[in-house]
Amino acid sequence: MLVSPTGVGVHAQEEPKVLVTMGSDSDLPLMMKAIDTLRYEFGIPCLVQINSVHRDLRSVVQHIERLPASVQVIIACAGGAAHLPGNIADLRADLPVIGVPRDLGALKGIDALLSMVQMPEGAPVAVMAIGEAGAVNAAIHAAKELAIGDPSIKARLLTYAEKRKTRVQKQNEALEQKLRGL
Ligand code: RP5
Repeated sequence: MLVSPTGVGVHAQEEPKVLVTMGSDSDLPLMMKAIDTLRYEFGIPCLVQINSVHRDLRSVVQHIERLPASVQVIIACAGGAAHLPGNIADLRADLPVIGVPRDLGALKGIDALLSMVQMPEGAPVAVMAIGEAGAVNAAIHAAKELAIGDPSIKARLLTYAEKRKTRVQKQNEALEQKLRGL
């Protein structure tokens, strides 16, 4: 499904630059943080797809081998023994893969983090933090990779950074009142 700043599915006009994929639709609430950061902060259209390497490996291979040529970066989320990003890194030697470990189950994402970060030599995955920070950072990292060849994304990254600075300034302005009230 295509998701862009202009809409979803048939209402999305642009070609996808990023694939946002995940092992299950239970990962979607977490990955909406990445999708919304891509489309609203940076104006980047993405293809959103569920790909399960332990439930339907054959269709993962088909999907990943037949991505639109416009896709330049892949963000892949999984929880548990998270093979998805590493398998995609092997299937697509030509595209960077960013992994988002989901905080899930008994090990709360440590399992997914280690599965992604300990990829053997030759199939690299750029692994983000576990959970929501990781999902947002995956979108920012993807934008930085695209910005190498796209000045408009570079400009939006700088605007995003300015918004973060403004937040600190506002917190400092509110500090005196807060301290007086303690
Ligand atoms: C992984 O298994 C998915 O990425 C998800 O994080 C986890 C659990 O999936 P469901 O059982 O919720 O479908 O493949």
